[in-house]
Amino acid sequence: MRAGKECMDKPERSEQGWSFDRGVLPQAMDEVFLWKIINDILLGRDDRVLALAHHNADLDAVASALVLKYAFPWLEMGAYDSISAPGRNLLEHLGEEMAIDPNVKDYDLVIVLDSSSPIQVSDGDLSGWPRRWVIDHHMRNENWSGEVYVDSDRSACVEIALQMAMLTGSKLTDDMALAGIAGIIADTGKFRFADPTDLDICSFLLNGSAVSMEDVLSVIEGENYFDVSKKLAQLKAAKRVKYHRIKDQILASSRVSTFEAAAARSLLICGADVVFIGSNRKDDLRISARAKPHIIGMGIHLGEFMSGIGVETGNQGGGHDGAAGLNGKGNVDRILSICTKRMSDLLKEKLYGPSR
Ligand SMILES: [Mn+2]
Repeated sequence: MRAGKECMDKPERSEQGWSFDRGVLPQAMDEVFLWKIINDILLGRDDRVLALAHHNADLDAVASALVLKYAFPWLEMGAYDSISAPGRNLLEHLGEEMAIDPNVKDYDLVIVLDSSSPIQVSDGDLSGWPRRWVIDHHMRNENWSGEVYVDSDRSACVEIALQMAMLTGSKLTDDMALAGIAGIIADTGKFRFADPTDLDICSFLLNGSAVSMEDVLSVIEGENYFDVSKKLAQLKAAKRVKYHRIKDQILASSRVSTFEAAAARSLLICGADVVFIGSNRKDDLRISARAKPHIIGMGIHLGEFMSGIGVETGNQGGGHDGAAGLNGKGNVDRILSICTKRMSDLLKEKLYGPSR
């Protein structure tokens, strides 16, 4: 034990909950703004309040909804279109349910989570929606109208949800700690891209709860070996891959019908440096883009890049520097080839200098 540092006794079990007062979470970017949202939720105690996660709700989106629900128990959880397999695992482990495609118009207040554009939580038409707040940690953009709480310094949206719980002095339970760490692990690529603050937050959650990293990882990874559709998606992505070499860098694209993110990861592991994976469901189109850290080091920001592709193709794109996406309509192969062409030009410029 380090001298001079107050050490918390790790509780045997902490279902009773423990207070945020016992630890430190980094201060919220804008407490006044967060209080506006909190007050609205508190005033809605007798109303129907919906915490809405994006389509194919990932661990961070599900975790954000869970933490808000634990802090404000009258809040209901929903996801647009679908919930990812890891997201479903987390919900099942915690015995919680999240409605798929809830009718937003039935609610008095909607808190949109982890979504950088309306098309991630709707068909794009927000008319008839009730009052809403958007809480997000992706790159700030103009996709949402009105006031939006975006803290792009936070690696996971659940970190903002935890800050909201902290501000209200809510009790922190083991379930909340587990959800929080799961969301952070997922959005930092299993800590590969974590910053010291993410680790501080996880350390705080581990210290004050009876949750272990093994508990969290087994919930997140438990299904991997038996998820045949994910394994097939990864193999199909490899089978259908198209790739280009630009100097010593490899740019790859492929198509799957589901598990775009897993497929993209597997192509990065195979050797690609930048990957675009497209998928089509009914009329909807989705592109997942991933890049290795040295690509980001060249000054390429995939979120900005995909946002540009969105503008060019009349869709909505955005995201992080190394992980981004695009949602909308159109021909997948056409949009994949636009992504590949634009990225290829960008890489040439970075590797050979601007063309004259
Ligand atoms: Mn997120």
